[in-house]
Amino acid sequence: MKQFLSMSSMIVIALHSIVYAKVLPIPPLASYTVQNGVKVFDMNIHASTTQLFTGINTRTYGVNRSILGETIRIHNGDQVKINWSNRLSEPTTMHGHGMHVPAIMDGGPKNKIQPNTTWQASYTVNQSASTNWYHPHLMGKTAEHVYMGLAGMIIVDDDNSDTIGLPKTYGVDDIPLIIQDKRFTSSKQIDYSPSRMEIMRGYTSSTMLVNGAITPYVNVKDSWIRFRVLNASNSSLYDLVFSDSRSFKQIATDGGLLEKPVTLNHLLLTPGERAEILVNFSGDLGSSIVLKENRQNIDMMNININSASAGVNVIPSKLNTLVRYPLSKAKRTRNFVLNRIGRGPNGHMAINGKTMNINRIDEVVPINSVEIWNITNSMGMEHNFHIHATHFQIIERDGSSANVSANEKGYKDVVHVPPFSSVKVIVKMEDYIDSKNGYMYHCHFLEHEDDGMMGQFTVVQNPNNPVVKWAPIQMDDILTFVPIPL
Ligand SMILES: [Cu+2]
Repeated sequence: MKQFLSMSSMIVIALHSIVYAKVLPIPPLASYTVQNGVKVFDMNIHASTTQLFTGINTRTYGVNRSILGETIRIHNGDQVKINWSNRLSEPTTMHGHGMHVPAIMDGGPKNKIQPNTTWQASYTVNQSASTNWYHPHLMGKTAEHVYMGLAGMIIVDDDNSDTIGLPKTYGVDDIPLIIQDKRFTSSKQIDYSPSRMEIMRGYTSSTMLVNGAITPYVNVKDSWIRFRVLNASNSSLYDLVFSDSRSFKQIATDGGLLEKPVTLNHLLLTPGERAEILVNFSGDLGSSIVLKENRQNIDMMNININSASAGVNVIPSKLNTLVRYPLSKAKRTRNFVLNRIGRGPNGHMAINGKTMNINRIDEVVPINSVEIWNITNSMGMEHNFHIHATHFQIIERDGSSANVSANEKGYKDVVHVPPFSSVKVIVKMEDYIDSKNGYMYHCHFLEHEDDGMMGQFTVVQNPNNPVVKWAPIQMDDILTFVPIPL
């Protein structure tokens, strides 16, 4: 009996032990040239293959690499020109998610890049240090293109983040974690084939990838390590924990550093959201800790603390100064109800009873006007809400500021809106008047977005507040909008 027990327990151990055979890929920093003071990046969007499973070539999409994309790292105040060249056999777009840029440089559904052409996004970086990302935004195709691998990080630095004493050696103690899940066919090809029910309920999988690798490992120093975490999934909520339930510090939300670190022992991210966290591995030399997804109890990545070289051992207690707008400053409230129109197979995801129409401007927002955007999820399923071009602050959940947790009191561009709940955010559009070209707001569950849960707004001159910090788009920028054949 004793022998039987030990054998069966061995089998159980064997079934549950994951082989962490692949080192965590770190997307390289994209190289650039400086031309007349402008940093010029060449980003090639193309189809390729990646060995996600040993010995099997899986067809994937990537940007300057076979899956995901190189990381664009830029500084507040930089003038940049990003050449997005489409070498796919179909149109796509490339949106800078979290980037505060003019509408025609936003890479939204209208900035279509035809095959074998280049679209240039040129702008002056005009925002605080933050972890942002790029991904396609073509109507009806966003979900598939992201699922095939089109996603990469845009890291913005500023004078504060340069000097504040946070870990910042990219790939060493400042590590990007782009988290996704994917389904595969029996021949291990990416399977994107959602049913109508999965478009509603979410196209999810228990096979998770970190930086385009399944169950990788990463070697780190026995010091504070910064992870820049991005939920780049189509429609999964990830609740991240460490296998020893250790606490860690969240230091940044979507739009930049929090005022001070917030202690957590789990981190919930909905699609499109980012968080920067600091984890203290000092005293852990020689041990391994697993990063897990708690909702599905999936082991995602093994962290080996195996190097004693000097790292950051003291972290700052003050990170940033945030400008806050009190409710009393708000000039108006806009209501956005996330709902569905039509019934059964003819139904579609909608906002305020309307599905996305690229030729319709849904909201006209005066510049420099403080507004409350009140978002209500009228459905019994998960949604979130993303606003382009701006960083907002969450002021109430279900009618109370007490329901807003400490780690979401920073600048945000995606907010989780759980089933049958409401969220009030405070919004101020500060730059880039353009009455013709719109920005998007939408649910960032990509199946919902592609199905129509999206709308469009413009930023216009404010008759009550005519002072504009930023001049309307320069002629130079408009000229570069013309697609260029490769
Ligand atoms: Cu949704």
